[in-house]
Amino acid sequence: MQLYENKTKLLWGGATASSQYEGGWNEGGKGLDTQDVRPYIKRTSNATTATRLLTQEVIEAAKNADPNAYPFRNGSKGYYHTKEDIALLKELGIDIYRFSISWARLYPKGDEAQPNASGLAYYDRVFEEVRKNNMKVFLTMNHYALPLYLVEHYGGWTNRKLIDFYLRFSRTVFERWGDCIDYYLPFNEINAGYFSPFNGVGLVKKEGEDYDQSLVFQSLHHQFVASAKTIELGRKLVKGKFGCMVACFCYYPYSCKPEDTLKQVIDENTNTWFCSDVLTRGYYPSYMQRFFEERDIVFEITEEDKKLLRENTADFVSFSYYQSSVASVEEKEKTAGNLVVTTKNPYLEATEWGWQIDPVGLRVTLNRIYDRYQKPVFISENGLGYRDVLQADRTVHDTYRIDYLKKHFEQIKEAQKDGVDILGYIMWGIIDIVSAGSCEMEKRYGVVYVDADNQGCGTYERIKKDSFYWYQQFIRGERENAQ
Ligand code: BGP
Repeated sequence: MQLYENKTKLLWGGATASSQYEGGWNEGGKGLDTQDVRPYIKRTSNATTATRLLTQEVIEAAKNADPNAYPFRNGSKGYYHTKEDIALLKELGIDIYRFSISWARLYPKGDEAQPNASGLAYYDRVFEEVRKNNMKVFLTMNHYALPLYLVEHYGGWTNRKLIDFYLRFSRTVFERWGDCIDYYLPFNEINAGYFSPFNGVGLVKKEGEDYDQSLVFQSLHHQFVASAKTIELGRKLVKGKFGCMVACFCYYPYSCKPEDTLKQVIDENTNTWFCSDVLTRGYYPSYMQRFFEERDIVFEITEEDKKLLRENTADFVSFSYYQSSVASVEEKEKTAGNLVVTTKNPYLEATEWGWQIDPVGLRVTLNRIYDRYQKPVFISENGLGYRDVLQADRTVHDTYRIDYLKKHFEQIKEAQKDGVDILGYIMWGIIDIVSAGSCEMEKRYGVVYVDADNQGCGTYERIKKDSFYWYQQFIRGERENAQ
């Protein structure tokens, strides 16, 4: 019996992000952004906290320091390898390239009336190379990197003025490159602002104090409004599709104890679905009423904001998935994950960074997110961060990454059979880049190795890993099967 026919041909892609990839931190008039002041700190249990929840003291220390102590300033030096890198992606054979635009490269302070000509010229080159190589574009308009000037002179996204500054940036993108872009994502992992306020919404942490949660959610709200206004403007100016994105953590209850499942429902609602509900359904979900009341969280939402959110919802929903998580009302052994710490799952293996590898969790997430929104779904980030080793003969045998990808791709196929309308899969860090959580070049995701270390030392030569040839062959096979 044929209930429906899934006609969507899955797009296979790869992703970078300006602050983690470009480097050229002070080239062509680019302004400092929030990622340029995050230092590399040798990993201990709380290093990621120290390097992503910044205080003003840490920011001040960064202003006159050794640039090599700040890995995002070098990234993978993509700024100097545009032609070569996009030719590598073409050789790999991906359908779609996800990348982001550095706000501080286009508007160095963020509040200028006009964009920076050198920034425009750089992205003209990037879009031209991508177009010439016939790849579709999934554009992340803002991927964590906020001009530092907006943080220090406006208070980051706590200030409603950022909505208009962001809209000015968006208009530049639409008018200059709108014809080259297929999918638009206004904000990367918009729920990150809750877990990582400096990275997500540009909030500076006060030494020894927790963040004021009313300011965090006021900032998130301003980003929701900015996203809606960008979609409203974009639909008048360009033909691409507009989406939203959340980091998905795929919560399982630790046991069949009812309280574990209740915790799973609450954690998944507040940590993941809250933001995608607002941007995809167009209104605040009722469960957040209790969440805000129990924490005395108060912030301003105007009637005009509500109208904007209702009338400018996303065309598709996208998410990042790296690992699954566990909800338990009892104290159990913990492990790290993307953005959050979670309870260790005794059935799963974890990476050196503690992230629990769970291909079935991707299928679970695809079913949950599609069932929730009934809108096309994009996997905008997935991949394996690993300490790859460059052999003496300049090869990298990342069989573990091939195994990770193979198992996750199997689950994507299963999810399609489950009836999930999947637009595409975008592998994170397709070329090695600096990790967002721990500022490490040596936490590698790519199918292309970049010869550089956490201190910015190396040739920055690009070297195809075994997984490059595997992914290339996989994509060819997909194309043949689709004919
Ligand atoms: C997500 C970010 C990406 C990427 C990814 C992997 O939160 O959107 O920028 O960094 O996490 O995390 P990490 O780089 O910390 O390994």
